[in-house]
Amino acid sequence: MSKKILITGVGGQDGYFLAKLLLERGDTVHGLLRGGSEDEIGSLKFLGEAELARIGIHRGDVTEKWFVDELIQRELFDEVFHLAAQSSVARSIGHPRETIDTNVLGLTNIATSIRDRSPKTKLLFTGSSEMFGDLTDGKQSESAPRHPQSPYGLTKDFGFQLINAYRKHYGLWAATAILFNHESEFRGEQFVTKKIIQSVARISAGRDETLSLGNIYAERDWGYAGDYMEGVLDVMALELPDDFVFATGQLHSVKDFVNLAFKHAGIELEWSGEGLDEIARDPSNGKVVVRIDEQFYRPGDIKGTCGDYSKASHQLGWKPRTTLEETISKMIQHEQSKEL
Ligand code: F7E
Repeated sequence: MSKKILITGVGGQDGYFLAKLLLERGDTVHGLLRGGSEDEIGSLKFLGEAELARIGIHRGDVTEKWFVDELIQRELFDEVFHLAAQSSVARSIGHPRETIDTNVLGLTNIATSIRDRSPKTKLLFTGSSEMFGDLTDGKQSESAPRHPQSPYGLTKDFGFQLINAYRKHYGLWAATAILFNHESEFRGEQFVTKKIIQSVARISAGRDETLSLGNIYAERDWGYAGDYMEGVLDVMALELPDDFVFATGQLHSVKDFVNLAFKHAGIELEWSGEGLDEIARDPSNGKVVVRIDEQFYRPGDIKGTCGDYSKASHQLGWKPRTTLEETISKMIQHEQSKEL
């Protein structure tokens, strides 16, 4: 049966994939976008015209309780996917207040409106591996110790706990999908993978450019956003709410990602130097194409995160399908099509 769905933060990378999957399933999709003019629709611009026309766009801010109350009460959605967030860890360090407003108040408003005005609505919150902080012992499953290190991570830990409390105390169908890093061609430019890919596309198109990065020895578990949104749909389909980790279980450093991305463009980097003086050259012309810049280092950066998705695998039959090389290939192709 067709469902009436709301995706908050529908203009982001994940909103694109989720909206596409739900439309394919024949659901009635509503999307919430923050303010902006009518033509500001973020990643939704990559949907086909016919698909886009099927999404009911609402404009408003999740931090405004009256707005959220009115929307939830009027539309009585079957399901709400709460994606809206200030999602940059780096930005959260400089702008903690903005991050807390959007992420903490936003989720609280949505969950409370559902509790008070539409309690049959299912609520899925997209959590983050940032709530775990650094890897301590083995891979991080749903029950791993949580030691968030950034304001962003703290807000995601808050969200995880709020969802649990509303589920337990008010009987809401509320679940958290704990997402490890997930990338795609629609990734925002503030994230390291997109920054690297954009630079690789420009350098391989013959532009004179050096990619400046911070800590290239930070390690992440990078998956493909499209795969993770399929998992998120599987969680929402459950009769009883529960929390699930979505990850690949593979750890790569930023430097590995840089090497793979340049290799995909036919450039086998040659590295030399150490610390802030480390550089990488394109051996075909001797040009420095990667250097280190202190301004991109973060206080409290997480050294490494790596997820254990065995619960999702056993209970949902989910597993990541796209390899990191395939993700890189999709991202580079998308960038190159823009370069033409
Ligand atoms: O950084 C290092 C940086 O900004 C990855 C979000 O989706 O995943 C994401 O958060 C790593 C960090 O993502 C640069 O220090 C080096 O160690 O791409 P990122 P993130 O902070 O891991 C989690 C799970 C989320 O939930 C978040 O919403 O790369 N790094 N040099 C750099 N990072 C950036 N952005 N820029 C650099 O120049």
